Amino acid sequence: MNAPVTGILNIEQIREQFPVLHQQVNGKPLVYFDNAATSQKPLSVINALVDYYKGYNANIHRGIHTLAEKATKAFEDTRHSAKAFINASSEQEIIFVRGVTEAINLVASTYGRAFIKAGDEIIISGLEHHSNIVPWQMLCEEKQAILKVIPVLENGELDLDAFKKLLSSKTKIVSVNHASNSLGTINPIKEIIDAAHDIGAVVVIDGAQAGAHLEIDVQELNSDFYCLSAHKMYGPTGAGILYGKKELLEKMPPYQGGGEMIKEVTFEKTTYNDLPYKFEAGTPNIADVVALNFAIQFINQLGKENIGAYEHELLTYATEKVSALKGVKLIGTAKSKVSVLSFAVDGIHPFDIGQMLDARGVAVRTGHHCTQPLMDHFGIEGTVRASFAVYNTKQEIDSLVEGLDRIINFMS
Ligand code: 7TS
Repeated sequence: MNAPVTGILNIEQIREQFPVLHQQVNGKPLVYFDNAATSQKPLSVINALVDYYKGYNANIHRGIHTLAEKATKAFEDTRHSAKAFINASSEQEIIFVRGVTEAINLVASTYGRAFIKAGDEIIISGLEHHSNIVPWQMLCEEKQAILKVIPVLENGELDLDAFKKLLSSKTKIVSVNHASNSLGTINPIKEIIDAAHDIGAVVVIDGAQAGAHLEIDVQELNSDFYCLSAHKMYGPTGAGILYGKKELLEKMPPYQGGGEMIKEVTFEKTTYNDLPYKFEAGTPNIADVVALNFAIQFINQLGKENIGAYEHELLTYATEKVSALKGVKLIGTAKSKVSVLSFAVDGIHPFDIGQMLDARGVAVRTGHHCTQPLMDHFGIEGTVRASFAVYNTKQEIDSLVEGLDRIINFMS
């Protein structure tokens, strides 16, 4: 495929680093537009996994032999890169988890269990993924706390006036996403964090849809917790980052008990390890954490600003073309969006569109995208979602548009 050189990014060269893109699906060149679910992986990440298992697989932290030391160094190197990636003030604030789902569950079941009491209020938003709803519902049920929801406006932005009215001395936690996976809305999280801090609440940011697209500076944001999944930012599945402010992590009880998270164990009493190890019980996902470093390097080398600018160009192009098609209604038209285009088509079920696009080699996601309350808000069962990454091209968007046009004409 003839991919352009756009701005300072050479998309052709970038595409060469992603072997999975170079295949036919159902007899057509693959067009991968399901990046919000998981992005593809560059060779550097794939090779990091192979190199680890071929060359220095060993358990970390406990060994003094050469392979164990090499594996430990590679694992801790990722912590070092992750700290810089989000500008944390210390590596002790970087906890490796499986992904955003585990990060939020960790906060809810440690900070939440320790500090939430009956009658306290937790605020989430109407834009949240189930993984930023259900852990808080479970906590509220256990503690007789109350879950409040920031309403969503017609264009898919949060109603910030309503949010500020929800805040009170009862609010203890505010947990919202940086960007919505279903609509792409980028939330004004600095404003949300500042308002929540004014009344003494702690803020959790779900950064699943931000990691590959938006600058993240946890110190500037003054975020208390920030969660990332490696697999949505060109990294492997099964690895993620929970950032937490050190003073909060210090006073939280551990998440899981076991090896690595302890200082000393007797049958009478166990003392816990220092941060971050207090929250990393058991053998971690060494290979995937090691490979995450290469994903971070991939993003850093391209530059988030360049990635964001190019993806914005793709989103603008796709928005224009898709919204011009017969019967298409865009769902989510916020002023500020990551590269997610959600839409419905009059009289055609999203699932049918997804299947017919797949027959043309175009991979999109259809359904509720794990945001059922948001779909209910719009009175729909689901959407068709095309989400773009830095290796996508305008020609690929043309394939999507051509496919949609044919499907719409065929079905109507
Ligand atoms: N939060 C948001 C905003 C997400 O988009 C997702 C995954 C999660 C949390 C959960 O992340 P995980 O890595 O722990 O699974 N979103 C999607 C999606 O949009 N389609 O598939 C997964």
